[in-house]
Amino acid sequence: MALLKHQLCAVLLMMESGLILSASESSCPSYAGVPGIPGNNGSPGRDGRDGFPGPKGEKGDLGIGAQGPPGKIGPPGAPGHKGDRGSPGLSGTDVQNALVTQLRSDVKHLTDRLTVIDKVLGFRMFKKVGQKYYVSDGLVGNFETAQKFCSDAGAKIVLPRSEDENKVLISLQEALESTYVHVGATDAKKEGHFVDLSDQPLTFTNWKEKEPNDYNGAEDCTAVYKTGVWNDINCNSKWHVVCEL
Ligand SMILES: [Ca+2]
Ligand SMILES: [Ca+2]
Repeated sequence: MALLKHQLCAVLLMMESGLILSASESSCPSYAGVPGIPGNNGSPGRDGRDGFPGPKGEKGDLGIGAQGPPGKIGPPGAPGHKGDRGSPGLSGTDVQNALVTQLRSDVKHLTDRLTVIDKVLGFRMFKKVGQKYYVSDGLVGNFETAQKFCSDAGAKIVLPRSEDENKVLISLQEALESTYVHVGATDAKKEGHFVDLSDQPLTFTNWKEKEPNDYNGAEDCTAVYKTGVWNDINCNSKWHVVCEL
């Protein structure tokens, strides 16, 4: 009997049209159907809940604040002590005398400068260095001649007192086409001890290498070579004469 029921139900299931009987409505046992087509993916799920707070961070470095504004000006100090009494003022006559003295001094200075410039203009060549003038007429002679020539002109034999003055002398020598120029330095009084013509120590020298050498024991005067180096020479040798004013 049971076998017959199963066969009947199989027939019923194979029937395609019209009559549909559900397993529940019939007394037939149910059978697995043909697998359907897989469905589409579902919508994304909802966002998850917020996580728990993380652990506390490390303590920050010490901050540096900006400089504050300057404070207010302090209260004024107490007044100072009364000053000493001033010297009595000059009388009208004193003021005039002081003015006259100043004017006389100014006039003398200007007159002296004019006198020098007047002398300078009397020479064929001159060069200015600081407040001095180096002058020459192109004369050639021994030391004695040079000394007299300069003295007669109200001047002295040239003697450079600095590197600058030595350079200016070189430039004048070039203009004179001179090999040597006498300068006012001598060791006539004490061998090897050169002084100026007022017996004062020299403040500047520019001796050539191995000079002064007192060659042949007969060199007590001094001359500057055209390159600017100094040499002790025989006072009787004849070289260009340059004076200073
Ligand atoms: Ca000498
Ligand atoms: Ca020499």
